[in-house]
Amino acid sequence: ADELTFAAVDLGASSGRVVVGRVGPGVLRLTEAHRFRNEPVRLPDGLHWDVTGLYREVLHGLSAAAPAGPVSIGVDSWAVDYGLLDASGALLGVPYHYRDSRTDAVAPRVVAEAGADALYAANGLQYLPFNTIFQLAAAAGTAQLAAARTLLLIPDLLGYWLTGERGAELTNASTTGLLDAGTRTWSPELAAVAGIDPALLPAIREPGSAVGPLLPEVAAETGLAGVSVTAVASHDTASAVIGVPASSPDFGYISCGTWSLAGLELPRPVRTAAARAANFTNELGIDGSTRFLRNTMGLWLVQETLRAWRLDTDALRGLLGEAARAEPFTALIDPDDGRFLPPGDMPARISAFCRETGQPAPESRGALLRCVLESLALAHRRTIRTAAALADRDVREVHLVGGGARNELLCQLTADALDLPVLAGPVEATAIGNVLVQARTAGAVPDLAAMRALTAATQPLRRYTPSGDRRSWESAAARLERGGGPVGG
Ligand code: LFR
Repeated sequence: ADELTFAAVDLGASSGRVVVGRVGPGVLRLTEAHRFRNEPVRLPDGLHWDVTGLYREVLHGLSAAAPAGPVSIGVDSWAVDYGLLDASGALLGVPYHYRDSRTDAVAPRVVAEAGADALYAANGLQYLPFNTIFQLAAAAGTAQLAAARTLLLIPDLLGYWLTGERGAELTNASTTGLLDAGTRTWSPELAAVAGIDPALLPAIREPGSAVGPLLPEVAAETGLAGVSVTAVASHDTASAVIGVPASSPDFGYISCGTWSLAGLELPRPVRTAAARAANFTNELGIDGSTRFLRNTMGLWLVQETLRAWRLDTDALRGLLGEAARAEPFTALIDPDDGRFLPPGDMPARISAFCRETGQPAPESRGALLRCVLESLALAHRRTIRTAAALADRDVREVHLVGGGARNELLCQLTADALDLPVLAGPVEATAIGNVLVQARTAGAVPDLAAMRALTAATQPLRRYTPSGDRRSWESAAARLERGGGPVGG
């Protein structure tokens, strides 16, 4: 009776979903109303998101969620990417995909001109060639940028289409490179580095604040009369960190989907020279927290491998069995190597990496998957350990949330590599974080600690304890630090 219902729109790089979440005392129940593929589209000018197609699926999903009676809607998605609006509010062009290569040459130039240290001191952001600040620099001189009056990040763009209200949600704004990590406001100096008029950047909104009621035509189309949109932690990773069922402060997290985002939740940013050298980011979380983490290529390596083999995720099960039986540590790759970023033939790139570093190219599908998963586990180890050292924190357990929590082999290898217990789940941590921020605004849950306790009490979690041979993981880690390299070499 004292349960409230919410609709969470969660767009990932490979699929989107609209989830109905019910929240009450001791209750957190999620059901999927609609799931759809998110397939990028290559046009002559580069790689784009099919953003109107995604919006159509969101509307379908909201219609499917309507009978459950949600009191509000929250939208989250991947970070960094944006649409530009003209003076009338019309979308200018098709938003680019962050894996588009047009920033490859621009990003290093911008960093060289602005100075890597100065940039990091201002925005505290890890260097990724696709950060919004570099995408905008690459757009310099285009008719679209000249006509643009408002920049909206993807969840804010969808929020605008749903409500007619414009704004910039804080957690996602913190991924652009245009936000001052100290003051949490847009920086005119960083806008100048991007070459844009700061007036393009709309007012910041805090997670939990109101976006606005649905436009009448949207309410009519979806059957959601009287329902409003609430700003959630609209960066999917920020929502996922809220969905981490941690009970003690000594936890590390790995949000493992297309990317593996591994790191710590901290009370303030760490912007030391060492943090910059290790390419750690200070993205913002709710309630003044900092997400001190680093991006690793994640399950993208597996997804692109399956795409090259023309297999779907159902086929993965059998292949994971083969990977589990494959010989350990025959070849290791550095998942962060820039060559793995764009779409394309992933198995060929992996084999090339192995050969170039004097390792045998994997001889079977199982062996190749084993190589990828061991390499990811080692990247998880490196990232969590480095985060702890840089922030001077102890990490006693690691939460692995997101789709990767389904991958038993990856979870076990991660526990083995880290020599720490890994608590896997929930798979839908992002949708949970989205729902719970709405629930807090509606008064159904008091604070972040209560959100995490509710998640821990209600969601299926699985504990992995380290079981591997310590010495072989130590030498594998050393090998990867040397850039791959043959066993014993
Ligand atoms: C994960 C994620 C990462 C971000 C990347 C690109 O989905 O949001 O946090 O670095 O996608 O936007």
